[in-house]
Amino acid sequence: MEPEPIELFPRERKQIAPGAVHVPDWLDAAHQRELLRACREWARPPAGLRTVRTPGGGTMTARQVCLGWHWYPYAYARTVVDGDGSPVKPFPDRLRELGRRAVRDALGEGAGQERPGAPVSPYDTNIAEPAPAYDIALINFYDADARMGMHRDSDEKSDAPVVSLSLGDTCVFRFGNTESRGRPYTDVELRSGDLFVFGGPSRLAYHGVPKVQPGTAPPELGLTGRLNITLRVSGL
Ligand SMILES: O=C(O)CCC(=O)C(=O)O
Repeated sequence: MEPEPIELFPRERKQIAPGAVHVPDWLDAAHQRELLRACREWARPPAGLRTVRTPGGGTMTARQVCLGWHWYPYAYARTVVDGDGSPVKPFPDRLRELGRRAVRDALGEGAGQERPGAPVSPYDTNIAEPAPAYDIALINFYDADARMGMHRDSDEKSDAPVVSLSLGDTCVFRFGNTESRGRPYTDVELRSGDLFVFGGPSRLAYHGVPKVQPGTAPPELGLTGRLNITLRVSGL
């Protein structure tokens, strides 16, 4: 077996903007393999991997499958209204738990639990809502030429942080500001197993994937291309 490449310097977790944190290597190799296996199951029809068409007549280059709620431009439904019409696949408990752990590890205990407008009391420890109940997964598959334009995740009614996991090829993830698709933005290299969480003041920041670097997936994962698993709370 080839030895694992050793980083000259370990990649550090980094706050990219207030409420937006990159945690390198959050998923170990076994968890990546397990998630990939599950994604392959979820991608099967009915309600499987599909090409997303935009209202202007274009198509997204990243193909997608949804769990829990079906996202289509620009709303949610319980069936694949822009595809085979099947009911969306259920949202698995293990992804709900993964979402909670991701937020806790990236943003700290209690993050994403505040009741909007609730008074902050040093005495009442029950003031926080329960941890965010993730109920949407969008799984995006990128081949070598796929990309995703700058957009905001704004079709949800909840302001709980968005959790993003990467498997396979490395990509350039562009994380911008809440005002426009343009600068200022930060380009972050997301590799297989990396976690990116954005909430709070960054929850509605524009973001996108301008580039995937083909052939950079860990060989032992057995994936050609890139998978992104985005977890959100619908509030619906
Ligand atoms: O692939 C990614 O890392 C980003 C995905 C994304 O922005 C989305 O699904 O809204």
